[in-house]
Amino acid sequence: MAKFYLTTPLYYVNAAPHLGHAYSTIVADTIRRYKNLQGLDAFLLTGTDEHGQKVERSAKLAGMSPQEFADQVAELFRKEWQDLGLEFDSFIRTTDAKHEVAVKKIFEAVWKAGYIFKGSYTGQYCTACEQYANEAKPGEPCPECGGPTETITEENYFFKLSAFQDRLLNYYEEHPEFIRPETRRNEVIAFVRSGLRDLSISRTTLKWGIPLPSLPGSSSEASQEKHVFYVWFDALTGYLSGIGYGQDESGEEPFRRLWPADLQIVGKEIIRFHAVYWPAFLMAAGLPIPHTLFAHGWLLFEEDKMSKSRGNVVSPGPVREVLGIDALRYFLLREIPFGQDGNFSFDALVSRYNSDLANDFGNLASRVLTMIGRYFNSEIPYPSVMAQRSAQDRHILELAENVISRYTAALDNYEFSGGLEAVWELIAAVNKYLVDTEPWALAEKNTGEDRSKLATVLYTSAEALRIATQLLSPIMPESTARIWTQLGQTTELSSLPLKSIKESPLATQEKIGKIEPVFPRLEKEATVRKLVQLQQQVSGRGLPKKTAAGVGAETALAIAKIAIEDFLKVELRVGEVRVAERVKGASKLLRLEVDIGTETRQIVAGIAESYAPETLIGRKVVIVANLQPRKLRGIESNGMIVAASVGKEDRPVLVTFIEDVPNGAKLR
Ligand code: ME8
Repeated sequence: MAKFYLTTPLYYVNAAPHLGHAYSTIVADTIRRYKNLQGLDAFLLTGTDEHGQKVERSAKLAGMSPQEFADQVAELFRKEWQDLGLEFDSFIRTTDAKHEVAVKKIFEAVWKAGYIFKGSYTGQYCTACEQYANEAKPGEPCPECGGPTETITEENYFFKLSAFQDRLLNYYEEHPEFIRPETRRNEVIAFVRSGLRDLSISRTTLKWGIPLPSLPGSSSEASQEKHVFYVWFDALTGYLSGIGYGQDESGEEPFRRLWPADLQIVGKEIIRFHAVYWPAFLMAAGLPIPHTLFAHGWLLFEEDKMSKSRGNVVSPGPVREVLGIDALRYFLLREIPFGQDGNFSFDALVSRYNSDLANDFGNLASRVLTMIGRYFNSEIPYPSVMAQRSAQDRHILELAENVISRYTAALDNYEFSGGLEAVWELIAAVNKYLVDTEPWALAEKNTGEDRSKLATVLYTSAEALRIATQLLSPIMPESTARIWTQLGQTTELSSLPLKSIKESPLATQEKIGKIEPVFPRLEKEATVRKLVQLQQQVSGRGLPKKTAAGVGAETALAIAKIAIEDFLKVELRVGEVRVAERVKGASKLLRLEVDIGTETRQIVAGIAESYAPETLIGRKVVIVANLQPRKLRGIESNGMIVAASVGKEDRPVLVTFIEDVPNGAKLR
């Protein structure tokens, strides 16, 4: 059986998993299921990236050792995937002993091939991105993420990336399927064409990493000089170590069978590491290059990338609890064309659930099954012979055939949204067919002819429902399995190959199962409210607790002692609100203009649920004046209003002064 090896990124353990991570992993799980149904032997690797400064710092804040911290967060990821019903074949942690063996092995291969040299480097380093910000000057922020950079000088081992410029460009040219989608491919090509600098792949400025081995044939003893691997050299190798690279003979078997990867799924912000560094490392080590890298877009929340550092993450837990896993899978795959950015909102999620799942698909299943129960004693009826069927009857089956081809073509090309659209065309057509043919009226008339028409309508609808259910099984495994049972099917849906869709029509006179609603309609406002409430409860509870004192990393961040110089970096000033108005389409946000003496600042604040805009005019407030500007709902916010966070629901209460204070006064 041909294999299909696919991977997700290996997630950093500095943050608990959120919907952005879940998105990549859900897509990967869907592809794994789909490829298995196509008769391939799919193998999915996921895991965690545990070394580097980011993790070292988070652990410190939580008052733990990096290993202890990583152990707990890696477990959060594993548990989240389990709770979401995501199936993977290997979970690699970059702190696993076998991973260290693999990193050393690939490094030695690259070294032997002559692509490693020692040099010194001074530059701005961005800890958030874990990379040098070559374009930034001292004191300047990182051009990628806007975060602070630090000046670092290191004696490092370098990888001769520059030697690979032409080979990479040739490779991209000869393998147009290597980088997808096309926009990312063009970006990468432009980047490589602009020239590649050699890459420092070791660090002496941190301890939390895999030590470099002593280099064969070299006078320098890298390990003694306390070099650890640059986290990306280490992490990318996880795609190999997770399938046995570097193990002894039998341990390395999966690697020999599975490598090169057929598909590597990544977010668009890490395409450069995967499309430039990674193939260059592999070429240098004499290993084959993966077939396709697919860089998907970002899940946005309130129009900003959902990410821990921006503090706008949504956890999968509440959605899972309130709407179920399949609703989340469906929403993400349908709403966002794969490759593009897409907005996530509870409102859109519940709307789609109600319209597509409850009204369209769920309703179709319950209507068809209920009528078979009522009119045919729960047995799939015999349809008329083909010649006696109406054009309407025939149209449904023809459409179903057409949808099968469109759906598979779309999924083969990772166009989940398009594939789902095709299935929904079929679902909508069958719902309309039921309205047009009025089976309930045929049942009432109950003449011989009506009875056979009724049997044909219900058989045709049930057959279309079967096809839709089978097609949707990789997308919504749990709910389609339930509908499958209700259709009276006893074979396990997840084990039925895709080709059986055309080959095995619904057998007549089989008993259907017990009918139960699979997607009950939800009251929108109450559901959204519940989701928001649950999200607020889990926010800040994601990360591990310090064993004894029970302090979470986020709390630790809040209570960790900082030096006075750190505090002095924060510029707090008194301001007076001149203008306050609601932000269209955002129930929580107000747009304020605040006079801080020397200037008037525009600030977007999440206080609309506690303060009516008109009550704020003329009010003194405290603002953080030296925050980097950030856009909320497309409006630039230049600062932050300081408020106490009160009660379970974190109600904001503004800071006030009893005495009069001039605008612009600094707080110390
Ligand atoms: O970059 N929308 O790890 P990471 C969509 N350790 N996808 C998102 C997302 C969002 N808002 N936020 C995160 C790293 N992701 C490295 C990878 S690989 C050898 C090393 C997903 O924890 C997306 O797949 O920052 C993104 O690329 C990945 O999580 C980044 O996870």
